[in-house]
Amino acid sequence: MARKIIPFTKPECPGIFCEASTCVLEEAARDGVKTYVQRMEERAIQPCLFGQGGTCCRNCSFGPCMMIDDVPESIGICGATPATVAARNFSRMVAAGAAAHMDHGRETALTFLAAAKAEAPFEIKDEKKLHFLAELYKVKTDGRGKKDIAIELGEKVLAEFGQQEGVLVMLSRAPAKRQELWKKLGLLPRGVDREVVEIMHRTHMGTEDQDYKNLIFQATRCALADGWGASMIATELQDIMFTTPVPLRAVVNLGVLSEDHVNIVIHGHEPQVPEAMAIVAQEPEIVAAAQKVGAKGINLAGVCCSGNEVLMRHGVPIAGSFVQQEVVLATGAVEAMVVDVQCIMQGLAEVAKCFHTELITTSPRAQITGATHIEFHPEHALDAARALTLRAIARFEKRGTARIPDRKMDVVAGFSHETINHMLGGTFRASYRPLNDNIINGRIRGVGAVVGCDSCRVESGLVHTTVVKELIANNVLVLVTGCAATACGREGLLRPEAAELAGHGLREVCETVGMPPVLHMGSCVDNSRILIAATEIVKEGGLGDDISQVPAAGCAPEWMSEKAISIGHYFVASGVFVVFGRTFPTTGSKDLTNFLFKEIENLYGGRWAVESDPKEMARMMIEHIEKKREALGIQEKKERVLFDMAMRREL
Ligand code: MSK
Repeated sequence: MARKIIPFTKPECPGIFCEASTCVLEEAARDGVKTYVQRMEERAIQPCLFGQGGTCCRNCSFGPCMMIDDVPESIGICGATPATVAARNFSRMVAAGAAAHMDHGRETALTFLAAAKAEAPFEIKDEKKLHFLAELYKVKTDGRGKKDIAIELGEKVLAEFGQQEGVLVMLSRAPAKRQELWKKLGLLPRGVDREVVEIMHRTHMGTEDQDYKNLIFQATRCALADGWGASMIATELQDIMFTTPVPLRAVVNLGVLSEDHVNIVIHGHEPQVPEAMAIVAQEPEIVAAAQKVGAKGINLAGVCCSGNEVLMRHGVPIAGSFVQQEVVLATGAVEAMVVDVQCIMQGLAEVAKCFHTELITTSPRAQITGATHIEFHPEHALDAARALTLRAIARFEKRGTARIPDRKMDVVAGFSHETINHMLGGTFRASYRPLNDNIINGRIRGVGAVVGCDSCRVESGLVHTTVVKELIANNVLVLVTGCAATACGREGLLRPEAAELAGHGLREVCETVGMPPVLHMGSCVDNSRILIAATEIVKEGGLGDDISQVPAAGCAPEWMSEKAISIGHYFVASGVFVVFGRTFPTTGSKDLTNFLFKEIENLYGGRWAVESDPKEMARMMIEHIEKKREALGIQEKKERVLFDMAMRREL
């Protein structure tokens, strides 16, 4: 059947960002494949201004009530003000974003428990971390085997999801001063799920909580239950089961797809399926099955954070970021895309139909019309992974002409906060001391976290990399996660050679240690690694006694998901200045925006901001970092000193 030709008009597609993607999209469009590019063109409308600014209330059937700030009669039929409505909507975004991480954390805890009971084919790989967490959760370890310890730990962690009173254990890892502040302000989360439920109740029509500041306090409790609760639980238990990442080399971008292998792309967030697939892809019987159909073997590649999880631990290449997910299929080279949860576009099903690709959903929580659903349960992880892989192999012979762009880039990934300890402190004296000393002496001005999604509403990838380049040129060490990390990887910023783009001081440190100036710290839930790294800096001493005093700032230049709002808010509540790109969901209310962008700093030590221009975003972060240096009395720039060997050893 002839395919409809859809013209490709590059200038009107702001989401076109990298040469490799442009080239695939152009050709695919000629063949009639519809992706987000055509959908954006066809819709040809801007987002609703009321919705974008947070002042559209559709929480009851009187509305939707759309409000304009400063117009006295512009309030809801129930009398709700723009500030209340925007705070409700913001809180619901936090609740939804946090819920995604919480459900991920719960699933991880269940898998961990199954693995501990030998009911799932995963092991306890990081015993050191198991013992560390056991101590934190007051699980006795003396004279007990790892199985016993892991079972009790898993049960205690799992209980926190339904806990009604008390405080989540992971929060005790924060600096003491921060914990005191949270306690004083009544912000300590009591349980994981409880905080989400309470937001949904408080924001329900007519519930008493109609004070925008009080709503934000509950949103804060919920966001903290995400970052210092569920996300941290997910990261740590995943590390125990699948190993704590250490730096390794890998490759990213569409060119990682192989012409002569069966390409299986894993996409989503939870690492259980990808881990099982990574094991199975090496099995001789599976390789033999692939060879039988004329392939050389199995090529596993990742998209989004499922990809980041196995990139960090196994060096599995990343084919693309969030915006690239349809482009990956549009290469025509993918036999199967196996998805789990979060950031999965429904449009994938339509793109897959244009090729021999099978789109396979694996989570009972996330099915897609038009996709094959093969439910994955950790108990049968390897059997399920084998079945998925064999389905992909069966498609190989049906592959038509593939358009795999010759574009891929080397990256170094796997910078857990433990790695930073060893990398800078050495094997025997693992410590954050060298990092703190380099911040104090000014070689490194501070730390910038650049995290989050990529967006088809901006020149995707370019925004991330512009911010990052500005930061490193100004001697700010950058930590990246999620799709921001993939964007930096495509641009070559995750290689030690990128130190050439850094300012003198940062470059000196990077070249001495052999590390990139931009450190890939993992997936979305791994933003919790950044919280711990910030805490380690505080605990090491010399840079204040709270995260809010550290010369550091964060940003999500291309954010798009509700998870990003939850992440941003737990950083703000931890004392960090956070800038979001392009748009912010409360700008329809001056009162609420003023509270989040200014007043909240007096309470939390951190605050929000929004800025579209990436250079200006970097400038705002650098200005904040310098302000923190000044407050610490370390603002003086040190003379540049040429290092001899003895000094390098000392460094
Ligand atoms: S995948 S949440 S688009 S970072 Fe974690 Fe990327 Fe954002 Fe999804």
